[in-house]
Amino acid sequence: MPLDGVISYLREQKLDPTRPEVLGLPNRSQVIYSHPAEALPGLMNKMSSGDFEGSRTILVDLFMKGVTIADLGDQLLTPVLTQIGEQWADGDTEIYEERRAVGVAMRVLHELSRLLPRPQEGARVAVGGTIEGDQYSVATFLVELTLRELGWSANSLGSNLPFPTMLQAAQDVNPRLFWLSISQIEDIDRFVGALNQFQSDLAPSIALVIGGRCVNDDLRKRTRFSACCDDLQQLARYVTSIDS
Ligand code: B12
Repeated sequence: MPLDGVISYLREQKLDPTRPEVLGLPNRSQVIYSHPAEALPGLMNKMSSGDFEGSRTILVDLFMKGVTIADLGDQLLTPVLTQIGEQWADGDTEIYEERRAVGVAMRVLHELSRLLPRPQEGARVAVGGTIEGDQYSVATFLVELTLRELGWSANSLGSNLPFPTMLQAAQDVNPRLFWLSISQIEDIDRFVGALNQFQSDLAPSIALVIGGRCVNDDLRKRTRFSACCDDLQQLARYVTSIDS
């Protein structure tokens, strides 16, 4: 059985591998958390000190206990990075420490990506990314992994993408869903115009899903989309509803 199949089986059955290192999983001797909330202070400590191994152990262990990527993102990575951002704003954290924490998050997400099942033939396709001027990379990767965990063939196109190239991607790939993660808007009026144009240029069969730190009530009222989600759990519920 391929690795992703073994991992899915262990997660579903909630079985502890006796020798996790054989599967390339971290050694779990020091792990004590059963729920994301319990792990928050520990993960904050590991990520803010740039401890990749420690962060990986906490996140992969929870994943193996059946915690979803959506919950790891919404309940752990987002609060930890928000806290690090607040400490940076208060002058208590150096810029390099924030960048290092993002690096740790991305490396662990790559590890989790390896453990997710490969999409089945005929799986629904999704692509997405962040808009031009938006360098943020963690949220769009989390969206990809959330969809992949739900059986989609999802690929983040990355960050800082001009609308014309995203439209080209939509035409080339013809996905069922296109997501935008919006964390940085340079000019709100221009953005609203460009997003509405993008939505009307997309084939009607493509659901446009938006989310991110910059999506507020004003933006929601002025823009057109198929769904707007506050977090990854909402996304999971939305795609489950369009799946059925
Ligand atoms: C890391 C970081 C950066 C990094 C990002 C690097 C990278 N490769 O990703 C970089 C270096 C780009 C950066 C730059 C800046 N940053 Co910054 N940054 C952050 C930080 C600490 C974490 C962001 C993050 O990744 N969070 C984790 C993700 C997963 O959380 P999220 O985006 O909220 O996503 C969740 C939901 O929104 C939702 N979601 C998001 N997208 C989508 C999409 C879909 C489809 C769905 C369904 C859901 C969804 O699901 C996610 C999971 O729950 C935040 C702190 C914070 N509060 O967010 C500051 C923060 C956003 N940054 C801030 C600032 C000030 C800046 C700079 C202006 C600093 C400077 N002086 O240069 C620049 C801006 C430059 C620019 N033009 O973009 C401020 C913004 C303040 C404000 N009022 O706008 C913050 C809030 C820090 C702070 N507390 O002051 N930053």
